[in-house]
Amino acid sequence: LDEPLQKTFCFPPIREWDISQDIDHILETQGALAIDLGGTNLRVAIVSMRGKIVKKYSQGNPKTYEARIELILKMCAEAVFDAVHLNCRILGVGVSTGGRVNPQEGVILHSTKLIQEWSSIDIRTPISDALHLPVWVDNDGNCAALAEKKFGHGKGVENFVTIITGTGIGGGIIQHNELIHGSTFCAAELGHIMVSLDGPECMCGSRGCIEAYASGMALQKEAKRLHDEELLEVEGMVDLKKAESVGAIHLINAARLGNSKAGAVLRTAGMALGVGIVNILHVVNPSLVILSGVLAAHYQAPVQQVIGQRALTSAQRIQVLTSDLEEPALLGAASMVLDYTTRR
Ligand code: ADP
Ligand code: BMX
Ligand code: MG
Ligand code: CA
Ligand code: ZN
Repeated sequence: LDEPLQKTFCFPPIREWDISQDIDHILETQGALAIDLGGTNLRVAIVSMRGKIVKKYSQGNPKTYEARIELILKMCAEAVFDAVHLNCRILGVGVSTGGRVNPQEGVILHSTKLIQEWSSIDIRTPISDALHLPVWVDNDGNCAALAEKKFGHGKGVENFVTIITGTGIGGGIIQHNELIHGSTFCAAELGHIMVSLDGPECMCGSRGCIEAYASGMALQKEAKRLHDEELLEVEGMVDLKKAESVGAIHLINAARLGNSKAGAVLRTAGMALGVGIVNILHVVNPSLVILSGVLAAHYQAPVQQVIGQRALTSAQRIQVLTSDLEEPALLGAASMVLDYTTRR
């Protein structure tokens, strides 16, 4: 309209749209619910489109199917309620879980003893029925890889692998910018790469797996063993008799303070993980390996050293990085929602 006409009809002046501001607004006010089910913990979070964890809820992962589903739905209901108050529109739910997952069906096919009563489970239906939202599901290691690709060191990297250490060891492989799931959704179960013919028993039923050497649970087992033999405590450590439970962190502290037995356990763990990673390099030849989870920082140097000693020359030019993401599995669960719901 020309100016005199605009004045006559009292039209508001035409505003020039600031598109960047609108996008900013959407990125802040839309998001996903993310769920992560591990060997120890059950976490739920509200995650913004930018990959910011707006609010997080943590509980122990219950031991039975019934209690677990009940708690998941309760935590999700609380998060949805909070999201309304935080003015964040939830576009869907992403589930990251231990076990072999068929993402097309939203079904957990099989789990090791790390998560009991968690085989042949349709996780999509109860969540979508209760919340009336679309639900995506994948294995936790695979989710961690998706998170690195969207928000972390994996951004723009065509071929990379991630290893996430928690109670167990999870893995994810990005090949030509896509996750590998395999023929029966068992690809990238990197925790079960075996590095010895015998070796310690693993929760999967086998032995000598890198999870049985280097996971949080494996280190806790060794820490407890040393503690029982009164070999863990060294001068300068907090009194462990008062500590509720001895864990991986105590082993690391003891080693730092000069406990040679604790040091030896950690060296074996680092060596096993390193050899496992060399095997991965020789199968998929990624350009980058990203370590994440509570123990990642402790493993970076030993892994790099083993690669230097044991990898083929052509696989030596590999970068090993520690993740800078707060919660890769949760963020990856959210990324499934954010990627699919905004796909044109
Ligand atoms: P999950 O996904 O398997 O439920 P998390 O990723 O939350 O578990 O990690 C829990 C594991 O990490 C436990 O085995 C615990 O002993 C170990 N852990 C927790 N905090 C620390 C820490 N600060 N340092 C080392 N290990 C830790
Ligand atoms: C186990 C296995 C993996 C999982 C990994 C890490 C089950 C239930 N879990 O190897 O699928 O990726 O643990 O899990 O079969 P977390 O518990 O350490 O997070
Ligand atoms: Mg986990
Ligand atoms: Ca995996
Ligand atoms: Zn195993």
